[in-house]
Amino acid sequence: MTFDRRDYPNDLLLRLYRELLKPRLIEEKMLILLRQGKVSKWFSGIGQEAISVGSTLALNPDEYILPLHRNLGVFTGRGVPLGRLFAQWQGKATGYTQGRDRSFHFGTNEHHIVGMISHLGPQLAVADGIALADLLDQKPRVTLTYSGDGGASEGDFHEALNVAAVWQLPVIFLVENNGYGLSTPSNEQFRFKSFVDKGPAYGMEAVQVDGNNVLDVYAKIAALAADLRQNPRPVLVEALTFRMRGHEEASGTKYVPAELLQEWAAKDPVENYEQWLLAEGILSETGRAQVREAIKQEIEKGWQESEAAPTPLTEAKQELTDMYAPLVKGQEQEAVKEAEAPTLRFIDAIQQGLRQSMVRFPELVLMGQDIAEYGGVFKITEGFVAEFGKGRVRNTPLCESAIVGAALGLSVRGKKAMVEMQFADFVTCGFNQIVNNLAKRHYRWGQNADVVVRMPTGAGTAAGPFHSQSTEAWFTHVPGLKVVYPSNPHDAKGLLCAALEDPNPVMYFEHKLLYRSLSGPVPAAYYTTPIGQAALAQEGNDLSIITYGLGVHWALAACQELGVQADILDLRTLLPWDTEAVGRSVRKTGRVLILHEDTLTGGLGGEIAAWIAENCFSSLDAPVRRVASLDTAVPLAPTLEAGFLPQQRLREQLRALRDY
Ligand SMILES: Cc1ncc(C[n+]2csc(CCOP(=O)(O)OP(=O)(O)O)c2C)c(N)n1
Repeated sequence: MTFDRRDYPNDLLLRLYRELLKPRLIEEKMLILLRQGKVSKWFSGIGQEAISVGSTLALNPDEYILPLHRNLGVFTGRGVPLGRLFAQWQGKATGYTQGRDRSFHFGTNEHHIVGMISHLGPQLAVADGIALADLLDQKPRVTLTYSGDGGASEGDFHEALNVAAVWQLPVIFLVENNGYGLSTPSNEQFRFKSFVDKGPAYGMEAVQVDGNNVLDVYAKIAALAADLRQNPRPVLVEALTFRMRGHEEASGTKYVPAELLQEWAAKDPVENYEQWLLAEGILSETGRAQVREAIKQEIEKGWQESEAAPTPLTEAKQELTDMYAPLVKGQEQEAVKEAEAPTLRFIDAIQQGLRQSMVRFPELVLMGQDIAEYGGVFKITEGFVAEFGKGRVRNTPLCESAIVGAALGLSVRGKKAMVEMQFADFVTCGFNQIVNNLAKRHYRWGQNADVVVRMPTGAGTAAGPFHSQSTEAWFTHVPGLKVVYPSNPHDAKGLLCAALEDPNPVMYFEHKLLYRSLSGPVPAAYYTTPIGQAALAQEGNDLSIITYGLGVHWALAACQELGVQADILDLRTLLPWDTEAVGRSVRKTGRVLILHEDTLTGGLGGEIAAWIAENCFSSLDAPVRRVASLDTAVPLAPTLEAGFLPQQRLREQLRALRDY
């Protein structure tokens, strides 16, 4: 191997050496500990250190890096204290996730590192969001994110690169091409020859670096970073390298031809660089021994620290509390009392809440398909571009996953984001980002996801199986999310403002049938409707109907038609739902019907019924009934759709419950 020192001073060359050696020596220690049974699992980066180290040192300390499972050199290169790093690996209370997540699955804003989730690809779009924040704030910074050659087969890779290209985001996408994804060789992973062929297809440059040559990596990344800070745009970098050990230690390397291992062993990034430094007289034998000794001592000290660190103790209350970021003080305001609140349509109330929140939070960014000049398919953001500019009101390519990921990236830089799904049905394409990345982030390492996902939902418009679904129950099962579902214009505005204030990810469902069919009083001033509180839409003593969304209106109509005096409890928030209000009403009436538009099996009604059985059994005068849509897909023809929806069954069940 040849090394070109360019005009680099010895100090820099030696710093690169120390940083290159450190992850290698840590790994050698880990392999010993593994054999001693003191470490349970290990993903080795041996042979690939030059990539992490060269690229990390090429960036400024306030520029974010999003590493993967073989990027130990990023953490050490950024000066993450070894005691805490090892404690993290050992699941200790002093680790970055306090024992809640494994190995490199954490971030530290202090070191400008956002760690991976197991799914690999999702973090690429998070890098887009961080870079977008920098671009909007006119900060000349780059963001660096890694992918393996295997992980690059994920759709997330395509989406993230495409968004970065379209928005000209200063992101360096660094693909570590080590020839294998677990046991699968590259020729079973993709057909193209090289990742540099892919860049131009996205409209971005692509360059190749020798991933085993720390000076090549450092020089090329430093030059790119300097250029990207001045001329923001994404670049794809392919670093050629090889994974010298098994995918993780237990899986071995039997499937790798021996010659290949030999060939790459000769290109060892640490040994070759060390030999070159010695040959050039930049490093002496004594210097070499001193550096090794100093690192070994640092490692030993870190290991002792982590050994002494306490194991986490489980405390249910703390665990539950930590799923969510705390609310900002003074957030939960009551609705402003206005003698004559103007009457607004449901859709206009949403628009007003969104507009007032844009004024209140200059850091709020809106993203969605066709939401800019076109105003969104339902016209909720009509006129917003003129008012707030295209920077904050962004048309997105058709890629829900990348946009939700980018929204999370904005949070990392302290911004807020609202993502509009064109229809609630399309949230499936962003599902992984929502349930794994947004929802679990605060619990894992304290980074909140200040994101609201707005979704036009529901049936009744003869729009068929993919524009009519009720998707809320998928999310009420996910700790870390909040789910709100207003039934009237007042709450539509108040809950949207509350959701946008809330530092946690909030799924906001808006029934499209109500958009233009329902009007009601909406105070003109900014206000929030507290998340987690139900409201009585009607009071009565015959029985309780617990419902939300369009169900509130079905219940009101059915009760009037049948002359039933019911408590109609509008849940408004589905996660966390208001157990107190449910209990209060059930204890008062002793008869309960739970109604929702969502299909029956696995719907929220089952959860509420179970809670009532556990907590209000002695108050019940009749079995709890659930009324919901049929357990089918949502059919297109209005006749079929009417059979699918629960209105008819509601009337039958209501009579039966009243007469029980
Ligand atoms: C979505 C998803 N599918 C499968 C896996 C299991 N898995 C973890 S790493 C890996 C191989 C990744 O290969 P590559 O991206 O080339 O990175 P390398 O491990 O070679 O560094 C696989 C299949 C996963 N973590 N996530």
